[in-house]
Amino acid sequence: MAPGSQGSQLAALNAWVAEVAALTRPDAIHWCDGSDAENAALIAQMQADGTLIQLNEQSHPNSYLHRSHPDDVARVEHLTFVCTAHKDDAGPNNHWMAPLDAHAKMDALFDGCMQGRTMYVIPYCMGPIDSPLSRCGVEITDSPYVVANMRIMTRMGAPALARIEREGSFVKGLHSIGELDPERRFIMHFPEELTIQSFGSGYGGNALLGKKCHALRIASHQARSEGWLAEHMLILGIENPQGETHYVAAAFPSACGKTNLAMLIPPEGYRNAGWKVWTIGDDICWMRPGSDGRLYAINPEAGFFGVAPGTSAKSNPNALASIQHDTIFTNVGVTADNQPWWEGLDDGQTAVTDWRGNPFDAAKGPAAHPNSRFTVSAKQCPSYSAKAEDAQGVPISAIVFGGRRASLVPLVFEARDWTHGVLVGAAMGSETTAAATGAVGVMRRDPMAMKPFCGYNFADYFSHWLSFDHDDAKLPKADLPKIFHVNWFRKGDDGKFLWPGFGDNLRVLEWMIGRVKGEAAAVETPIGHLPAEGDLNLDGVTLNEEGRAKLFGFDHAGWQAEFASIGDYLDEYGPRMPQALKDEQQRIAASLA
Ligand code: OXD
Ligand code: MN
Repeated sequence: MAPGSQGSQLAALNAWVAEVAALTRPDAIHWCDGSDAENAALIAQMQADGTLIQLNEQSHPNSYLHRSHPDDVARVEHLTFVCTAHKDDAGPNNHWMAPLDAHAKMDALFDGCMQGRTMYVIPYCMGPIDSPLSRCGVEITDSPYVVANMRIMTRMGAPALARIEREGSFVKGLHSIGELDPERRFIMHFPEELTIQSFGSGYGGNALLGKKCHALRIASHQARSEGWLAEHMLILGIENPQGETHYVAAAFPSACGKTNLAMLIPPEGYRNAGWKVWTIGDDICWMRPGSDGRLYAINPEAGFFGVAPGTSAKSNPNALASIQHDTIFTNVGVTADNQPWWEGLDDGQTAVTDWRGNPFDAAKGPAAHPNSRFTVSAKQCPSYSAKAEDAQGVPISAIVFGGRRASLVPLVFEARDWTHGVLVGAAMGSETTAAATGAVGVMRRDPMAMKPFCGYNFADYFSHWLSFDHDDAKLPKADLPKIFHVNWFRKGDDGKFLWPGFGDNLRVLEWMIGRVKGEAAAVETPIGHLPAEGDLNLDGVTLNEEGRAKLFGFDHAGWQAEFASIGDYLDEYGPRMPQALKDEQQRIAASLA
């Protein structure tokens, strides 16, 4: 039943729901309250119609497998649009369509699309329900699978509806799986109307509208006008043996190890000495300056939508422990005794059925789709921090940018100051992964890992980032985090990774915190401050000569070419690109010359 009465703050919501129902013509309308009973009924219904398959009840209680349409397994960047009144406001980094044209196209697709289906109305809150940094939305969908995932990924149901009633404002998201036809699939964003419309896909990033569509594309646009940042970043806390915790936010492109870093287990020596790592979030970070001038961050999500392949007791024991129960698996394989399975699980078993439901034959392809996922509540993660529920957020000491770079880029370097750090983020490059459709392994610029997610012109986005370093007497003096760049993916001549990664990445984080505290040493180079090999604790790590040279070295000629290419990239944005960023690029290019 629709809540609220005429004239209440919910009138706008009720009017919108009625308008959508008139367009899509569902058989029934269900307002989601987020209760256990509601979830149980939906799960039972999806089991009955084959949308969900129950997994082994002994090994994985309350866990289910969903097999998506084989043409609907990843985000579709070429079908994702930002529809601002002026094309330049969306920028060269987005596909653009005029709002009137986009609305006409979407209205035609949504016309009658829910006949024979139930329309679910999902009120949700991104972020702790009582946090001033949080924002609410309502997703209307005809997919019960979306409802079950949104229940895990957001604070969904009655408390969110109460907050919407109090605040009277929310992001409107309309979603239908349509016919799951790639020819009739569009993900449209109308940031000026706080509206999202998604048709023709049931896949996570295209269909769980709270995640990429709201918490990144719409929120980044909102954040710009309200003075905060919505970023594609994990957040973790590093507690040293003295009991002092520093929080770090890190941006890596999709499927580049954000979940693994967020849930890092310290190497044995560090564990014995008393180091601990706490998980706040693995994908999205909303940050705003606090009254003390520091940046405070929340994770707007309540769950993890993690990439399954490669997740193992060695690579990410915390993730593996989290997904032993009450988890939805999408597009993984299954073993003979009905347990979820994927490449890299390394548990001595193998799948008998692949992600499409066919008998598994390794010669024909992997058991699990490379972008197969688990959806699980963050509360199930052993390293989940109590601070993740803190309404004020956590103060950020360091921001880290990084990508997959087989060559050139050393293990870690520190930006000289905020402006240089913004350039380091803007110049980020990475090889593409299976998280989006298209070729895998192609190097592209992915500024701040936001290429697929920034809801406005990157040139304006960089200006917004630069504006945080201000000297404005009316505002608290900015006490900004230090900015670093890392590359866990540097390869040797034999094509193998040179850095062990995973838990050993804590060694790099320790150096960063040392820099923040003014305690760790570094060598100055034109691209920033690099640790000398001896500045990192490498006790227990064996590197060969090539590894030491490439991880800690600085390739002058290579960086000269890289800076020329960065200059060309910034020029693609024309006169809107902030001069301060171009000056910074030219200053470094000149010092490399
Ligand atoms: C994700 C992505 O799902 O970045 O987090 O694709
Ligand atoms: Mn992501």
